[in-house]
Amino acid sequence: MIPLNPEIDRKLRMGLIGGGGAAFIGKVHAISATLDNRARLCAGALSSDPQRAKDSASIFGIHEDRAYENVQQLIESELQLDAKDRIDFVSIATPNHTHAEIAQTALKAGFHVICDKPMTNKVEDARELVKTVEQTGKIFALTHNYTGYPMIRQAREIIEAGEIGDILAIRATYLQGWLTTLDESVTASRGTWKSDPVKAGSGSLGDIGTHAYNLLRFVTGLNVNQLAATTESFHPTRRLDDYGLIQLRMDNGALGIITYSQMSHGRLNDFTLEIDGTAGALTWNQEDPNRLVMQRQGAATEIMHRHPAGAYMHELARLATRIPGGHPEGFYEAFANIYRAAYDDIAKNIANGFNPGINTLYPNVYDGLEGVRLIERVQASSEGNNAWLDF
Ligand code: SOE
Repeated sequence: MIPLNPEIDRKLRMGLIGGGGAAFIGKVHAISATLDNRARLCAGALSSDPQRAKDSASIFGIHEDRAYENVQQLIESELQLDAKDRIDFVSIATPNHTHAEIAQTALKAGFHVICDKPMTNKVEDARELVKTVEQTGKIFALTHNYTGYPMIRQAREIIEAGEIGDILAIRATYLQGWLTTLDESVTASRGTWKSDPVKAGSGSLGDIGTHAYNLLRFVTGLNVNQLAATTESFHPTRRLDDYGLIQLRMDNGALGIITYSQMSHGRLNDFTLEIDGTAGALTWNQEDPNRLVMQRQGAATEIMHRHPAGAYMHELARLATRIPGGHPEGFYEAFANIYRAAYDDIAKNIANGFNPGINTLYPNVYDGLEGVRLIERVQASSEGNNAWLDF
């Protein structure tokens, strides 16, 4: 049984910002945030359109009194409530260009923040956010949700334990196909704003390339020293990148490559991470997330299933599961694992001012800055004809 925020012995109170439009991710936040019964969605500023913000509240079960027309109103009104009713944190599921300002306002008003990726559109804004998190001492989590999968955590533990030796090479391949068309009936659930350079900041690079980068750092524990990248916009009328190749030289000398695409026909959310070490190799795929494959020279291929009772399961992986092996867990549960780890820290912070520092199980503001720096460096390298740049 998962304890209910033992340090504070109550549910956390959530405010959702965004989510009222056609994009699916706001609903994913609402469902994942409450999956373990450790939080309640109490308030929302659900759209930049004030009427839609109010009208969407019933879908999320938010009382009309706490369905606000905009973020400012949400913050001001919640601050006026009794502390025992007021929200503890906000989740930001709005277009990229609005993240920085909303997160700044919420943190300075005393709320913890859970934010969708990429964290900001500009590196300066990401650095400012790091400062504000440090100054306010509030918890900040970024929903790079793929780090929440149990078998990803298993891969991380296997590498940490030295079971595949030193890492030599990393291949992260993230392929989708929905941008082969710009038809809004297809792209609406992903967010039509994603084709607007001002709102999105970058194209598929920020949307999925940053997931690949965050995941490979999380699993290997390595950082990037240098990169060389080429991005393309293959769609005839699209103004932002929809395909890219990013070569990486890691800080231990390993070579990495990220290929990301939203232009590959028929690919849905085909995200594969492969890691070669001196003693073995690992492969994981997001569309078959309950399995992790390990290979060693001359030995039979090992397929590890997500199975909480399996003796081979590392603790970190086991703790990320909810139901017995063979009962598939997926996207919501992994997303909820980011929330669960953030809740552990938020509850401790409320109880005793706990400050998690730079290493957290959930992606934090420092990981967010890394992602925004990746975007900036990749764009610079691509503009410089695939030049190798220090990271
Ligand atoms: C894009 O298609 C998208 O919805 C991303 O925006 C999400 O971050 C990713 O998890 C799934 O794909």
